[in-house]
Amino acid sequence: MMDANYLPFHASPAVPKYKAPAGAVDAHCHVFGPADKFPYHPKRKYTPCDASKEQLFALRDHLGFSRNVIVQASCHGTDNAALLDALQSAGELARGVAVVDPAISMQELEAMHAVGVRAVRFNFVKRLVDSTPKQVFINIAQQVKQLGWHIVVYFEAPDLEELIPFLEQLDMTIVVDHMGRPDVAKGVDHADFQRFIKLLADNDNIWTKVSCPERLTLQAPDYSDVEPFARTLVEQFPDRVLWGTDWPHPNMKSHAPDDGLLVDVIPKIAVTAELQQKLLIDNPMRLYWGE
Ligand code: 0GY
Repeated sequence: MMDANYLPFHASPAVPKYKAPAGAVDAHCHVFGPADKFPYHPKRKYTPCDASKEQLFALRDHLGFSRNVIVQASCHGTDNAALLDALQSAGELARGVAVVDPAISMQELEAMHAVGVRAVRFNFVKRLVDSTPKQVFINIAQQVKQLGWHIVVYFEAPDLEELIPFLEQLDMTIVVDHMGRPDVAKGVDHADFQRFIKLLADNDNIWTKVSCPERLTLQAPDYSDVEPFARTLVEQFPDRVLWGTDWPHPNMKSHAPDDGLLVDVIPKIAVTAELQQKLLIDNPMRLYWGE
């Protein structure tokens, strides 16, 4: 059963005013359960509201998007069954990011590749996962590199400094979730966000998702305080940014975001048609579909 304080996703999101270009990719979203078919992991830190593949695909169509990148979330641990099932149903319309056990075999990884997994996620957010030794992640990275996969990392801004040597040691494409979770009260010019910008400036293999204004804002549901962070990244690194809804928005406390309003943030952070084309189509298609 869903946690007592868990906020279910928005039941009837608006039709966005912003019309995404044909072929747009939602590059960060999840499927949760349904628990009777795909039980949550025994060591999970939260129990979400079920959010099925059918609901995800209906939202994709409602928002005027074409494709999804589905990311394994911590509530399913290293059991990727719900993710793989969704990828199988979606065919060419979805790709996946898995979370794997260090003991996984090449054969299992190849089977995941066949249904569309193209990356593994390393989660450093302490409220979501127990800590994993860096060497374990390095070994997994070396294994998935053989398949041409990349790494997705999730951490919060105060943890970046300590993580830089680890990140710079992985000589493969790395995608940082949610802009490295800046504290937006500090502003774009603060040393913390400037450290993140420098990481991308110094390492052209590091990308980021300009996602999650709903988690980062201090004035929900007005996301304007987050826009300068995302716009800065889109303009400085136009070929290394991705965008995603983060549906079904696990662990939101302030509000259940309206996904239609999240789509309407896109033209404020990618202010030209050219930047939108890169953010929503060219970049995710290159990274996840090899085009
Ligand atoms: C997100 C954010 C969160 C959760 C997870 O793996 C997860 O459980 O990523 C969060 O709580 O911030 O990207 O879905």
